[in-house]
Parts: sequence; C-alpha cells; structure tokens
Amino acid sequence: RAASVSAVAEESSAAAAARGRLESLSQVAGVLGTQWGDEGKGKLVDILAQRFDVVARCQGGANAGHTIYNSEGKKFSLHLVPSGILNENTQCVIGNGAVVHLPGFFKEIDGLESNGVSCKGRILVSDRAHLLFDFHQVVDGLREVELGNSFIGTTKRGIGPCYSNKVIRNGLRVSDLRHMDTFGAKLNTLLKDAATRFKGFEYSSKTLKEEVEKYERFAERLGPYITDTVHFMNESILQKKKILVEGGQATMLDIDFGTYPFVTSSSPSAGGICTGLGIAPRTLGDIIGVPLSLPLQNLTYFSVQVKAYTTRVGSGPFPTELLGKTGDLLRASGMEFGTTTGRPRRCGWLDIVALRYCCQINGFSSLNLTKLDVLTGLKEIKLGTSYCTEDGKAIDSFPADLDLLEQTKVKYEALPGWEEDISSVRDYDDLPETARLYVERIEELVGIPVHYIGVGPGRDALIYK
Ligand code: 2SA
Ligand code: GDP
Ligand code: MG
Repeated sequence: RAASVSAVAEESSAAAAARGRLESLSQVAGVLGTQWGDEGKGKLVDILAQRFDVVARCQGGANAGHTIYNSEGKKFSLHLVPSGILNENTQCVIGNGAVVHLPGFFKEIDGLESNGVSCKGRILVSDRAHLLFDFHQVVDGLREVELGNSFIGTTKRGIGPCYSNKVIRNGLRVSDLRHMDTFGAKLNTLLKDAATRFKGFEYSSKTLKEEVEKYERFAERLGPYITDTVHFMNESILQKKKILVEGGQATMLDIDFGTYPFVTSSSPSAGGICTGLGIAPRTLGDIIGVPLSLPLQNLTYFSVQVKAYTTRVGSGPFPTELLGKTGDLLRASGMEFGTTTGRPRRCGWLDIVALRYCCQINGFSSLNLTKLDVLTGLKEIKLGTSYCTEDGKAIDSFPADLDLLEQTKVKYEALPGWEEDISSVRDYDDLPETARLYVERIEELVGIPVHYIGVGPGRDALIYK
C-alpha cells in the first residue's frame, strides 16, 4: 500500500510539474513546424488553446491542413480557421499575412457550426489580408501543368498566384470588400492578366459579373468578421491577453529559407509572425535576445514541432527520404496522407542537419516531438546527423544549392528500436529505455530540450517531459 501511495504522490508531482510548465507559458507563444509540414501542429495548438485568449494564424491559407480530435474523438480538419476554434473561450485571428479564399472559409465555418462548434463572434479576419479567388486556384493548376516534370506539387489552392498579386501590388484585400463600386474593375484587371498569360484561362464579362455578385453577398456575410487585427493584436498584448500563434506549413517550406523553389509562398518561420500579425519583434524577445521592457514582462515561448521522423508532400529534395519498405511502413502506420489533398506523403528518417538549421533561424526554446508511437516495432531507428558531398567532403550548413542538396550523402547514426506499444504511456519514465534514448539523443544533437512527446493523435496522447 505504501508503494502505491508513493506512486500516486510521484504521479501528482509529475502532473504538477507539467501543469507548472503550462502555466508559465509566456504571453506570446508560437507553435511552428520545423520540417516540411504536418508535424502535428494542430493537435498541440488545440491542447494549448485552453491556456490562451487568442489563437492567430499569420501566414498561408487553406493549403494548410491541421487535424484535431476533440475529447469525444471526433475528427476535425481545419484549413484556414485557427485550431483554437474548438476551445470555446478562445478568439481566433486570421492575420494580415494570410490569404483568404472566402468560399472555402464559409464552407469551413458551416462545417464547424454543423458539428456544434460556434464560430459567431469568435473569428476576426484582418482587413489587410489578401483575397484569394477561384481564378487563383485555376492559375495554380495551369502553372503546375506548364512546369511539366519540374512541377512544385502545390496543393492547388491558389496560394502562389495570390501571393504573386500581393507582391506585384495589384491584389485585392479584405478591405476592398468595403468598396464594391471599384471591386469589379480591380478584379477585371487580374482576370485579364491571367487570360493574357495562360492559354487555357478563359473568362467572359458574364463570369466577372457573376463573381462580383457573389462577392457582394460575401461582403455582407463577412462584415462582422472584418477587423483591424493589427490594432486588436497590439491592444490584446497591452491588456496582457495570452496569444498563441499557429504556424502553417514549416520552415523547410519557407519562401526564403526552404528548399526553393519547392516551397510555399509565405514565411512559416518566426519572422512571419511579426510581418503577418503586425506585432513588434520585441514581443518575441526570447527569440532575438533583446531585454524586454514593460508592458511585456513575459518572454516569448516557442514550441517547435518535430515529427519523430520526416515527411514531405510534393516535389523537391529530401535527403533522408526512405524509398523502400521502411518508408512505406512509416506512411501506413503514421497515416501519412495530405490533410488537404489526400496525397501520400514521402517519408524518411529524422534529419538533424535540417532541424539544426531550423533552430538557428527560429531560435526555439523547446521541442514537441510528435508521432513517436509510429516508430514502434522498428528494429533500428536512424538519425541523419551530417551531410557530405559525393566525394566525402563535409557540408557544414544546410545548402541553398538544390543540385548540391540532390547529391548530398547523409551520414546516419543507428539507434535500437522498441517493441512495446507506447500509445497509452503518459509518464516519460514509463517509456521503454530505447525510446528515451532516442528522445535524449535528439535533444543532445540539437541542443534544445524536448518538452512534449506525442504518442497518438488524440488530445490526451501527450507526454509532458
Ligand atoms: P502551396 O500549395 O503553393 O503552398 O504548395 C507549395 C509547397 O508547399 C507544400 N505544402 C504543404 N506541405 C505539407 N502540408 C501542407 N498542408 C496539407 C496537409 C497538404 C496536403 O496538411 O497535409 O493535404 O497535401 C502543405 N501546404 C503546402 C506543398 O506540398 C508544396 O510542396
Ligand atoms: P499539422 O499540419 O502540423 O497540423 O499536421 P497534420 O494534421 O496535417 O498531420 C499530422 C497527423 O498526425 C494528423 O493526422 C494528426 O492527427 C496525427 N498526429 C498528431 N500527433 C500525433 C502523434 O503523436 N501520434 C500519432 N500517431 N498521430 C499524431
Ligand atoms: Mg498539415
């Protein structure tokens, strides 16, 4: 009996430590992907949302696919709506850095509402965010066809074409919905440009008229959501509200730092938070190492999502890719299929070189190692620890040059696997020794502590380390 009492005492002290860590999460926190996306960001955001007043998206659009299972095990696939929506006390922000496809947005809201999730008054859409039209999706598809064998493997959600219009400075923003008198003429310019550029793209004055009429209806429906979110975010910071930033995609898909051109068109790394929400870098003091001044007493806390192995969907280099049986096994047991498009994801070993590069760029303070359960049953698990050229010359940093990256040889370290089912483990010490060895070797190689470990898709399948 004494032993069981002490076990209870031990358990509650571990639980208290985990609770303490959660309580001490800073005022502005972020969950960002470190690989090529789909690390399980949605799950952690949903769990952490209980501790935050605001959950904000700062980049990307409905190319993202964030899967969450609620407490009853019901599955939700979110695309543009932030993953905080399942927590009824959280306000959700779609920031200026995001791109908004209104037909998809309303469909997503209708789906949530019909599943009992109330969205009314809980989602704020930036008046500075760009509008993504159906024609952007058509152009996305046409561009992919035009690229032939060099296609990017986009989600065909119109992301690149919409951001192109933003950067070339003729895009339409959410605030343009307040000026329907000039909306049609601006949209006409975009459609005309697309028709000039792409042979297969056709449109008529009837198409334009129908589109404008549709947007007149959308403008009315979106009215209550439209917000100056820059003002809202900064006021929220002054009011000491807790803010969680939810990244879409990941650093290796970043327009600047990813495996260009096989990347998305936004900045899913830490820099995208400031530009995509209009909050000052000093709110991210922990990352850039600047001493904080009032009223921001809390350091920013960044949780970095790392899948215990690596996946990538779409084309582009993937140094630790497994093309044989082990890759197929990971795909099957990890159910690695695109949340937005259903495409099979490419699978490979954890790439420490890419992970270190990501940590340099983002300055993460902890790791969330997800899907450790998927590795169960493998006799041996490998970690890609360094890169070298074909003739054995060491490559010191993650190469920008795709040709070099394609030829890169990866040096691996092999660790023993485990057989035990770990999906119901909740205490770190209850993991098999070899699983702990794997986690601790990653911490050692990357130099950042692992604070969370995912052992299943459900809300409760998380170990607080
Ligand atoms: P895009 O559509 O222009 O952003 O595509 C450019 C590249 O970015 C990749 N990308 C993604 N990679 C992983 N997951 C994403 N979201 C979905 C998911 C993907 C899906 O959660 O599974 O369902 O296929 C995502 N979004 C963009 C894309 O594959 C291209 O490599
Ligand atoms: P995101 O884009 O980073 O939010 O990730 P996705 O939702 O696209 O893909 C992650 C998938 O893994 C989803 O189906 C999740 O339900 C699932 N998942 C998340 N964490 C875990 C975990 O620790 N173990 C297992 N087996 N599945 C997980
Ligand atoms: Mg995803």
